[in-house]
Amino acid sequence: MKVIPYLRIGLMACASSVLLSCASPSLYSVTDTDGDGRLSRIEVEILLVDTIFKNEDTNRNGQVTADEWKSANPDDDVALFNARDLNGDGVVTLEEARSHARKNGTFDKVIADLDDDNDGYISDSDFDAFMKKYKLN
Ligand SMILES: [Ca+2]
Ligand SMILES: [Ca+2]
Ligand SMILES: [Ca+2]
Repeated sequence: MKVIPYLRIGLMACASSVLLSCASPSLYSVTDTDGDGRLSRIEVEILLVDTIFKNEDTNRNGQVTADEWKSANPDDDVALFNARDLNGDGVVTLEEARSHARKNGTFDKVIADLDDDNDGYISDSDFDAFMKKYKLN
């Protein structure tokens, strides 16, 4: 079973002009469960959403409050937080963050950019092409 370093995905997210703010990525690893050395676009989307969510959820209780969100995104309009709070209860859960990103295609451009050979999966060679393109290696 192959493990793809989460850090590389964080680096790529930072390099993309689509993502304006860049949380310093922790060195998590993700497991490529079927061992073919690639991640589907949906898996990558979930990783990006989760990384950003974990960065915003400073007290690690699985919910991002308006205050937590504001300290992570001081320059952004609170309307962006409210748009993520799909059930309007004042906090954003991971599920809400994922649904919002999916619905709005937040990471579509990043992921399309990552998928260098355009086969719907992010493989090691896609990673390498991306790193070269943005001179990250
Ligand atoms: Ca929290
Ligand atoms: Ca909510
Ligand atoms: Ca690919």
